[in-house]
Amino acid sequence: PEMDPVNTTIVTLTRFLTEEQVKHTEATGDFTLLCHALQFSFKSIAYYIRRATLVNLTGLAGSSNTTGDDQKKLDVISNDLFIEAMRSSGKCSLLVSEEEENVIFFKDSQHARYAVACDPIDGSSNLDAGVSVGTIFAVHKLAEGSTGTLGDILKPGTELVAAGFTMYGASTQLVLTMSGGSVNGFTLDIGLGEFILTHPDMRLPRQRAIYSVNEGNSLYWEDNVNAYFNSLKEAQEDGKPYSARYIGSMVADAYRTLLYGGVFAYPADKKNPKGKLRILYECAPMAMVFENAGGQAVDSKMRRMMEVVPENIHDKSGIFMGSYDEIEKIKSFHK
Ligand code: AHM
Ligand code: MG
Repeated sequence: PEMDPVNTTIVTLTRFLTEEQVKHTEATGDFTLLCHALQFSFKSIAYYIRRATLVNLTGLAGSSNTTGDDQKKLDVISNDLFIEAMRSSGKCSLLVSEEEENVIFFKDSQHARYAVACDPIDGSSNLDAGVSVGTIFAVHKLAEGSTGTLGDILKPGTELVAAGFTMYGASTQLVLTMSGGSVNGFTLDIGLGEFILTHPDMRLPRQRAIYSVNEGNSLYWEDNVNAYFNSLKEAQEDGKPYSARYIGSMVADAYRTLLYGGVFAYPADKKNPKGKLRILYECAPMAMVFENAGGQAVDSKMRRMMEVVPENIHDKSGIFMGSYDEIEKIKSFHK
């Protein structure tokens, strides 16, 4: 039998970034270097997650973060890996992390032009069961002349220069989008140690009968939210109700929604009037990915998620995101 030909023209993330850089004549290469540091942190987090059960990295670290969640050992390690990658890149002026109460200012990175927000491990409750988790990131550019202040990160998603996430699942998937650009998906080839472009120009299906929400919270939902989800359980035009899929890791639920379509929601409710997910490093970057892939993302007041401006770095919001038509349907229940 003939050997499958080896693909010698694969597009690695490095090649992709280099090709993007030459398209932008004003580019200095700083963003490319920042992305190299980002991808290194994803590779190392993926490595430790894969080995967690073997090297005693499961379970709690014995501490809790600013929002009061118990920290897992891997939450702490991933946060440290991410911070160190950003610091050593020299291109990151300041960093907001879910695991850090305050903004971290990298004083030594004097010429850095970027501000980054991240959730090092999203979906940590799934970690010890080996269920998919992820890292979410959002990149802002410092204002002209700024040396890096809080105002450089307390900005709406519309001003993001790049955002995305990495999902640590059966394989490691990186999804990246830049402002005004498309959404591209890369798969980590463990042998090569490289992210390979496997999902160029990702577009969400316009509609799909799948909903993803923690239905255990329905007791606390507002009436219109209950009315909307109940309507999905009735026979639709094709005579069938929607299917429910909820992993409990937003990154994994979002990745499936990107590929298959449907809707993911974490609404604000009577127990959490401001929602659960954080604007800077959970809602806004996901909203950018979904919009650039042809979908929509709104908050619980049906405002465009990308336009919501946080007052504080850990501010939360309700969120509905997914296929264009599915979000239109939610809006119709809020009129
Ligand atoms: P985390 O960042 O502390 O892991 O919390 C965020 C996670 C999301 O990944 C997920 O969508 C949500 O919390 C699940 O919450 P719940 O267990 O209330 O359904
Ligand atoms: Mg999270």
